Formats: sequence, structure tokens, C-alpha cells
Amino acid sequence: MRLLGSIVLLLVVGSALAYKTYSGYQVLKTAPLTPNVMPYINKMSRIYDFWGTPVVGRPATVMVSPEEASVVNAAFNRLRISHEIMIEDLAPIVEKDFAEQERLMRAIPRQPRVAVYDRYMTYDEINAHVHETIAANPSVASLVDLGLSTEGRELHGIKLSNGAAGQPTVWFDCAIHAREWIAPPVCLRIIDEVLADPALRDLADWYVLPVANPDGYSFSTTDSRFWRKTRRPNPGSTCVGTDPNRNFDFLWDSAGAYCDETFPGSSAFSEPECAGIGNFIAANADSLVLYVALHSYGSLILYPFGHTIEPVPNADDLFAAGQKSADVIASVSGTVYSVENSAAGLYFTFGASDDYAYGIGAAGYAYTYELPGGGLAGFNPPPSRIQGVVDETWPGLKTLVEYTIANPTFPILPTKK
Ligand code: 0X9
Ligand code: ZN
Repeated sequence: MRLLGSIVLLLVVGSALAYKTYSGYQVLKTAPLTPNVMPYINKMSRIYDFWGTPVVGRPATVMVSPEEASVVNAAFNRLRISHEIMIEDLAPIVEKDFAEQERLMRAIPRQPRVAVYDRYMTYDEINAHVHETIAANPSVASLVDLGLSTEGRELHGIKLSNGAAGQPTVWFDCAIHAREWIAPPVCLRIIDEVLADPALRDLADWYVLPVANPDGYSFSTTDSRFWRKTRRPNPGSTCVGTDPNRNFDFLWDSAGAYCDETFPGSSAFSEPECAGIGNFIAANADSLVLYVALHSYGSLILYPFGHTIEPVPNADDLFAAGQKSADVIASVSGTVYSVENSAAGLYFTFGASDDYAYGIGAAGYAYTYELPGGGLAGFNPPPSRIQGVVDETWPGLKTLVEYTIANPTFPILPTKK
């Protein structure tokens, strides 16, 4: 009996410790960033884990391990960036979130072909949902097969179409950054809506990839809640993974170390997840009107480029369409998005997916949506918030599609007639 007790105890403790506890990890919050500190924030953001996107005029938040805390504090002090501890210890937050997720998994079982919006779904559930949805709607839905992830998970999305030839194409991917859990439900809502409304399918062929980084997403649900990157091992390093949003083959920049949060990979498109999306974009360049990557957090609608503040030739069109979408979201729920050129307001980036879609001349309209943050730690809106975010974002995305189809524009390297 005593042995049985010990085994039970071991199992309980074992499962409680199956994930990274983040014990002693802190989150620091700065005063609103001024333009003169941005170059330094830029450099720091390559190495340290800035949450949400650092934007001029807004406070930045950065997660630090116990080892990193004094270095980052000292750097902020040297730069005279005033800051405070926003979260003293992440461990109880992570523990509570995982416990809540486990409880909800038991309480809310998934039904076939029904997306769940009152808890976060696992990758396996989402992938099953994608396949069931396609099987049940063969006349309008078909499989988008982008291959396999590094760990062998299917990179499977859905195409929704009225079957007519020559339709414009619109693309949405979600959770290329693993921890940005609020994105996949938005992708699933797009699928629900377009399936239900033939008029939307007359507008365009819709392509939706609900989990663009399934290895990372799965890892963040089971092991390490704040995992961002892919899960490909790096040779000779204990630091795993590449930042997939620095791995696209447009102005890819090799600078970066394996352990950096924004490590760009060993070469452009070294990550199969990115190569899969990139191949799709290149192959559909003639019909692609709109590319959207859904991320979190920050309530931002970002448009190219990320590497220069020099406006792209059709910046006015990109801004106008983004602002239309933001206006609709604000009118639905009051959530205020700000529409920004990626580089002007934020840090500089190379090899991001939106810049690839725009920069190779495929999509005249290309965006990153940073969905709203939530929860104590930004990336963890409580499950009860999912429905609200989905309800406000969908009308904004629908408007974006309607507007961009009605108002043709072209990227810098027009390949279209
Ligand atoms: O840094 C990123 O990859 C995105 N922010 S996040 O907090 N989700 O990591 C922003 C990417 C915006 N697009 C470009 N800079 N091109
Ligand atoms: Zn992201």
C-alpha cells in the first residue's frame, strides 16, 4: 500500500513537473520607449525575450531568466530606460494556466467538426478538425498540404473555394510563433465563416493554415509555455529552434546566435514550416492579393517593410486597408488597433513572412496582425477571452478581404498583369 502511495505521488509530481516551471523568471516593464533608445532595444530584442512587439511610445516588456535579470537590468540602467518588475515570478502563473487548461480539456471535449472557442485546442485536435472539415465539405473545402514539420507533424491547411477558375487568392496563417495561442482560434473562425457563406467564396479563394509551427505550438502546450521558435535542433548547441519569422527568403540576415530568441536559422528557409508557406506564396504569386500572418500580442496591424522606414510605393494603400479593418474592429468591440509600418514604429526585422509575401512581388497587401494580449503574462488571455477576440477580429479580417479585393494595389516588383 505504501509502495502504491509512493507510485501515485511520483506520478502526480512527475506530471506536475513535466513542463518548464519558469521558477524565478521575471517580466520587466519599461517606461514608454523613446525613439533614441530604439536602436538598443533592437539589439537587445535579438537576444532577450521581448514580449509583444516593442513600439515607440509604448512600454516594452521582457522576460528574463534568473541568470539574465542582472544583465538586462544593468543594460536598462546604462541606457537610462526606467523600468519596473511587472511579474516577480512567472511560476505560479504558468502553473495556474496549465492546471486550468487541463481542467478545461476534461470539461470541454471536442466534438467532430466543431471548433472550440471556450478553451485552447491542441495541435492534434486542430489538425483532426481540419481533416474532418474537408471530408465533410468536399465541394468547397480541400486540403492544402505544405509538407511536414521537422518533427513530422502535418502542415495542413484548408482551401475554401467556389471552384471557379481565376479567383483572387487570400492567405491566413496562425501561430507561426508557438506561444501565440490566441491566433489559431481566429484562423478557425475564418474557416467557419467562409464555409457558411457562399458569398465569401465568390469573393476569393481562401487559404487558412491554423497552426503554422506545429512542433513549437505542441511544445508550448506540453513543455514550455513561452516557447517561440521552431523545434529543430541546432548542431552542437543545447539551444533548440529557429525564429520562423526571421527565416523567410527575403533579405534573410544570417546574424544571430543559436540561443537568440530571434535566431534566423542556418539558411533562409532552413525550416520546413517556412519553406512550405514560402513555396505556396511563390507558386500563387499571380493570384495572391492578400497575405495575413496572425500573431500576438500588441493590437497592431503591421505592414511592410520591416527592414527600412523608407515607405513602400503603395504604403498609402496598405495603410488605408489596414485602417479600414482597424475601424471595424473598434466599432465592434472598442479594441483599438494601431496601423503601423513594421520598421517605423518597431524594431528592424529581416526575413519575416509578410515582407517575403510583399517583397518577392506576390501580395500587394501583406500584414502581420498582432492580436490583443491578455492574462497576466500577455500570451495567456484566459480561455474566456477567446470568443471575444475571435468575435471582434473576424469582422476586421472580412473587411480587409473585401477592401483589398475591391482596391487592387501592387507590390514593388509587380509580377501581375
Ligand atoms: O517580431 C515579429 O516577428 C513580430 N512580432 S512578435 O511579437 N509576434 O514576435 C512582428 C513582425 C512584423 N513584421 C515585420 N517586421 N516584417
Ligand atoms: Zn509572433
